[in-house]
Amino acid sequence: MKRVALIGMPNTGKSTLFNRISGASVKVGNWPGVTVDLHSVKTILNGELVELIDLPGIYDLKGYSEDEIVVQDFLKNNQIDQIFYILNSTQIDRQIELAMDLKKMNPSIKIIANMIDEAKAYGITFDFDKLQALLGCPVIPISAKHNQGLDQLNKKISLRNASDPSKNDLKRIINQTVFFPKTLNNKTTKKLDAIFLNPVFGLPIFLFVIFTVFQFVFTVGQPLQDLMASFFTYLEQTFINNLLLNMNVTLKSFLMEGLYAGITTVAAFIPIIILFFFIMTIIEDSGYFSRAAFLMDKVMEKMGLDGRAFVMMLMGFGCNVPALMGTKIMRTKEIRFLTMLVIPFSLCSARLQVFLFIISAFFAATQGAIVLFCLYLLSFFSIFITAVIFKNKYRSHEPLVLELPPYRFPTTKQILIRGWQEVKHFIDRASKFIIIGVIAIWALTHFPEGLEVASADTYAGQIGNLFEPIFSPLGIEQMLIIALIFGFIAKEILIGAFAVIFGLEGIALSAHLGEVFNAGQAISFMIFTLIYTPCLSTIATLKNESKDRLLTFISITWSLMLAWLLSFAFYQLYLIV
Ligand SMILES: Nc1nc2c(ncn2[C@@H]2O[C@H](COP(=O)(O)OP(=O)(O)OP(=O)(O)O)[C@@H](O)[C@H]2O)c(=O)[nH]1
Ligand SMILES: [Mg+2]
Repeated sequence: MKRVALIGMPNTGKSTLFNRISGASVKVGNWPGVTVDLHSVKTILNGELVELIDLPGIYDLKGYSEDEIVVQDFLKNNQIDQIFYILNSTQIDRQIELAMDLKKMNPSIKIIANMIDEAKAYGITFDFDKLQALLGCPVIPISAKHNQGLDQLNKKISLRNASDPSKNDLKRIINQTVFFPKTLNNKTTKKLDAIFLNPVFGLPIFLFVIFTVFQFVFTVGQPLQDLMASFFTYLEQTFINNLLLNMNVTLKSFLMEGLYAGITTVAAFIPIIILFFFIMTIIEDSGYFSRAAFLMDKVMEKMGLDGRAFVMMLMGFGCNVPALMGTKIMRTKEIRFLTMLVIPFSLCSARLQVFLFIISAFFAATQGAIVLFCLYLLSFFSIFITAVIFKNKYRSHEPLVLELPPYRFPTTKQILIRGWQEVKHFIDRASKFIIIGVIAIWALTHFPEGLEVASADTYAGQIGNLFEPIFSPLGIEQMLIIALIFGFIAKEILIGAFAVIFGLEGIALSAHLGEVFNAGQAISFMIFTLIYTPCLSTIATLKNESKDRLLTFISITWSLMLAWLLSFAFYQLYLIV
């Protein structure tokens, strides 16, 4: 089978084109370094079955960050029948040289001038016939995002045999064939940058943006979640209960108070997940991440990190796992490790679910949004002190070169695909972790038989007792300790665990929580949940990516310690006040 590789500089639209050609849905985003590993797929191109490969972006052939090494290894060890060299047409003058370097290695190269829509809008014009004749390889203008020119990719293009232009000639070729206007017509980006990168207002605006996003998720998502929860309760009362009328009591308890309550309480979060990732997609594709990196670079530097680390942290708001993988773009091991150490403190969407659930049980809407915002601030704070404490252990000096892409807006299709991907991911996790967790917790709270459910003598109660001395100064009681232990596997289990422990679901469950715990205990529990290890997948990824046991060990123990200390400080203060 022929092998076609998509190669190019970062953020040029390789993954967008990959998805277009193959129907795959690898992640796309408007900052350099979204793809950090290779993705391959079999697809039909030009009537032939080929293996198509999407690769991380590279600036040249000698880069030494891990994602660039992925590309170098790939080029070295694989027979490639066709290179699609993707470039950003608006930067053709800067990106063409790498194409010629690749052409020397492998003459079967097509240059794909992507983002031709943007080039047109900027007022740049091209003489592509002349350009491809002079370069000696096909040059095909396309817009991967807007599906323009892609049929040309499939057509064979006859070539005049030109010799390889030397580097000095290259400039002349571009001058003869690409015509830049005196000033690029990119006013929108300039205007927006004047606001978002403002030295005084930039940071407050950034905080405001985050606040608005989560306020939005909160006020729109909460009612949707309640609606789902009511639907599941309705289903149970009108339909399922009748079905199970004559069933054995223990089995029925297992099915309804265990599985059904656990799973539906977690499943009620699907609308929020979709909503959250719709917004994440828009922000990721807007180019705002790079601006945030630029704004925060100075602050991050004081912490031994840089603006790129900040982008990874923001990515961690979605899920810590891809954020950890994203650290491959960092050029020194030290800064990469330090970044890996702080990422697990990013308040990910799984923790967001737990917080939304608890907050709705204890606080009114406006108050709730503020509590949530404070948890995000605490997430930053934990990152901050972790970095400050460990920056001498993982010290590095590497200047940051940041490229600010133009502002963009994702297509509806991109948004929908991302939303769907996340729901799939959620269901995948749910079917693996949550069901197992829920079953285990049901068993622990219902046995030995004959005891009151979730009482002190059940297995869960006994385990809780064992850890009680550690958790009682935090205001975290017996049964919640069990929930926390399982939350180590995945945070979604926490909510399922509440449902099983109290034998309630949905709105009845949050009402009950509001009665048995006070607000101080609830917040202390959330602080602990925020800071202790996010989930098993995160730990596994951290270990695989770093290949460093010490770092993994530090990450787990330090986060447990910090979680305890901050919950303790908060709860004791709460008791005093
Ligand atoms: N205007 C415009 N934007 C595009 C086009 N193709 C891709 N984009 C946008 O460019 C950004 C980068 O796209 P990706 O496909 O993630 O780029 P990549 O080359 O895979 O980036 P890395 O994986 O980081 O190297 C996204 O915001 C895309 O929506 C295009 O033809 N026109
Ligand atoms: Mg990519």
